[in-house]
Order: sequence, then C-alpha cells, then structure tokens
Amino acid sequence: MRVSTRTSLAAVSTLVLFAAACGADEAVQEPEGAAVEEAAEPTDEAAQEPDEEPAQEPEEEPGEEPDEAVEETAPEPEEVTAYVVGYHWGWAVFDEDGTELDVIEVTVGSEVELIAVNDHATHAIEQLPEPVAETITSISWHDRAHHDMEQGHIPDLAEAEGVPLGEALTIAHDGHDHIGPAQDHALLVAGVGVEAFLDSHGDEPARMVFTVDEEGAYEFRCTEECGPGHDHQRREMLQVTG
Ligand SMILES: [Cu+2]
Repeated sequence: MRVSTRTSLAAVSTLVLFAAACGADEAVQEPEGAAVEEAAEPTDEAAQEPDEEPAQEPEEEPGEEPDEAVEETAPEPEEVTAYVVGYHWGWAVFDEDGTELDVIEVTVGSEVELIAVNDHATHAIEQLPEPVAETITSISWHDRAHHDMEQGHIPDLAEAEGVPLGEALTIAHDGHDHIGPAQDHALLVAGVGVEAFLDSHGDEPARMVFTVDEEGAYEFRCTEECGPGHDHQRREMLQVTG
C-alpha cells in the first residue's frame, strides 16, 4: 500500500485511473508493478526527476551538440601544399597529383606551402613531383596566354600596352631592341607579404611557407619586370575561408 501514500502526481493519477477501472486491490497491485521503481525512490523530488529530466535532457543535448561540433570542426586549419607556375602573364596552380586548380582554397589559420617555378626553368620543374612536372611540361604556356586574354584574365595587350599579345610574348622571350629577354618572374602573395624570385634558369623550385590568418581572396602578383604584360600578371589564386 505504499503507492497509495505517495503524493507523486503521476503515481496518484495512475492509481486513480486504475482504481476507477478495477477493484481497489487490483489497482494497488497493478501500479505497484509499473511504478515499483518510482515507489522505491525515497522522496517526491527524487521520484519526479526521473520522469522529467531524462525525458528532456537527452533530447536537447544530442540534438544540439552534434550540430555545434560539426560547425566547430569544419574550419580546422590544414597544411596545404600547392605547386605554382609563373608564366607570361599569369599564374597556374596544381595539387600534388598534377591536377590544375582554379584557386587554392584553405581555411583560416592554415599553413600554406607554395612550391613555385618559372615555366622556362626546366631543371627546377624536374624537381617537382612527377605528375606535376609532367602536367607543367605538357602545357603550351604561349597558348595559355592567348586563352587568358580571351577569357579576360589579362586585358587585350594591343589596347592596354600598344603591343599585340603575340609580339609581346616574343619581346619577353627573345628580347627586343637590344633590351634582352625578360623571362624571370617573382611571385608576391599580396596581403601576406611573402615573395620569391622565379628564375627562368633556376635549378630549384622556390619554396614559400606561411600561415593565413584572415579570410579573403589573395592575389598573386609578379614583382619582376617581365615584359609588356608584366603589370597584368596578377590574379586572385588563394581563397581563405572561415
Ligand atoms: Cu613580371
């Protein structure tokens, strides 16, 4: 008969329901079986807690924590290596498999390693991972320059510099009016401040390692006078997201 003395609403209502439907003795027996664990609790508070708290907390915590956990873990800083080619007049980036990327995408706080070469530096290119070297040597960088102009990555040099692109490439590669060729480039990652000289006769790739702390699109710029298209050898090649 302990159940009948409890003031727990749940127990009382259960008792009343059963009492209404059954005989008094049965009503005592049935709820006792169902509520025997509750009845064993020493106080009303203790008896209610298992009814309420377990019903709410497990629903809220598993529902919210995984979402937060996903959002917090998604922008984990990474270590990213990309291979960069400087050519007249642009930049191309590749992953270690030799797949060309439109842009290098990293999260804030990531450590970025750039391994950069001049498209003329055959010995330096040979030092790159084989798939990267194969891809770079398979590309006609002359054709790439024309493609860049068609795509609007660089302006029409005839209009912008007074020299048609084909002639501008000849000037840069072979020299012009005894000025000499201008085949070297230098890569500056604007906004980060790292810079490397890309010697057209270099034997080794240039290597830059830096950490990016702010979101945004970072421009690669040439800082070595490299002919008529030099001022246009700048493009956003690094995208940093939060
Ligand atoms: Cu330049």
